[in-house]
Amino acid sequence: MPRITSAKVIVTCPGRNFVTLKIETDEGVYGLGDATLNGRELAVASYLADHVIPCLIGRDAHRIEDIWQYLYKGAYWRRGPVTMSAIAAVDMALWDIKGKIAGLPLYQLLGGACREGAMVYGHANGKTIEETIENALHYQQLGYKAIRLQSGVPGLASTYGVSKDRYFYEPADADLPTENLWSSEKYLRSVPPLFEKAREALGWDVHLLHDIHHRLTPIEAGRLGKDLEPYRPFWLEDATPAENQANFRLIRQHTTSPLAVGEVFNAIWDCKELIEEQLIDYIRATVVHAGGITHLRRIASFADMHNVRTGCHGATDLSPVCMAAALHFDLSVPNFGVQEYMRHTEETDAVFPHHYSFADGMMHPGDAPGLGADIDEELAARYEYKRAYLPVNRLEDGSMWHW
Ligand code: CS2
Ligand code: MG
Repeated sequence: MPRITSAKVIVTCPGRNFVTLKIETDEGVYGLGDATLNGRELAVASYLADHVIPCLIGRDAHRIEDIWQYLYKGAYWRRGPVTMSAIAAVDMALWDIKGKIAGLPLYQLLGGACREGAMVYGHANGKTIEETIENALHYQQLGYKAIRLQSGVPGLASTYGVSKDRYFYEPADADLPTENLWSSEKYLRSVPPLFEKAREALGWDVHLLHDIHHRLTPIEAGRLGKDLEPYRPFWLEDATPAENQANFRLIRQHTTSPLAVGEVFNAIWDCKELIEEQLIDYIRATVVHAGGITHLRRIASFADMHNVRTGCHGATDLSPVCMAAALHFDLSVPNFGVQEYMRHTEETDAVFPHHYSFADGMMHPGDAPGLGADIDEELAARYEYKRAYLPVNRLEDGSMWHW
């Protein structure tokens, strides 16, 4: 059996910071895991290097579940984004090793393909409704079957999801947090016309998504959901902060617009009531932030019992290693919904060569053994870590709000 002989954490910044775990074995096979936590990258790098790696050396790399349980139960201080991203990186790397030794792409080890490809959604955005729709038409021409719409809000200098260069969205934009201003009232007025005009321009054969990004109260989210029902949104994401899972009961009472939540979740406990009470329609938890393939499969199986489908987060701050792992997961789960796909820059793709590909609105992980993603360590070393924070949000009266 393949013994773990060493492991290292590679921090690189090809335009944005990524943290990657590389586990080596005595059979000369290595595995990779994404451990990137946007804005808190070094916390996970240290958790791995200083606290996890010493416990891995000498272990049987095939014992994925046992190592997962060891790192989860053995931590004492359970859960949280740092701990679960570290566990996720180990889990991804061990699945990568198992696939490479078996000579099989990961999805074949997870039960084989349930579908030919994973439907992905692109990110149309713009400062105005017109700009956003023009961008959405471009995504439609590229073959996307699902498109997220994020538009500027009249009266606000900035808002979530509207990027400077339209195609590569990177919210971690400064050495100290940028302060944004927010008004839910101005925002609530701006979304229905966006969807009305989008349906006029794009028609009904394309799924339209929107990310509220945690910024409404439950009753405001209920109102927006109701306002958008005539335009059939595929989902409204992060309608309200989900620490209090009961918030979603209130939204559910007022609208049939489908709800998605979970990109910030790191364990099944974060979404237990949301799923078993069917308060949501899609669970957004990811391989990198929710404990890896092993834990995400548990969440997906639990969700399947309650008519909830998967909709993994896939922003640029999840590395191509995570994207590859997500696509193997997407291909193999029965209750797949959609996969977010925010393309990485060419710089990032050069550091992380991979086998996944896009065609006709869908993505496939490829058939290389394991994850089918790698890291060019020499190139990675040329990009020094550069501290970068996600912005913060304040209401117009100056009080802190959700970003
Ligand atoms: C967003 C992300 O892609 C999404 O749905 O919520 O862009 C999120 O803001 C970033 O991943 C945070 O790092
Ligand atoms: Mg989101």
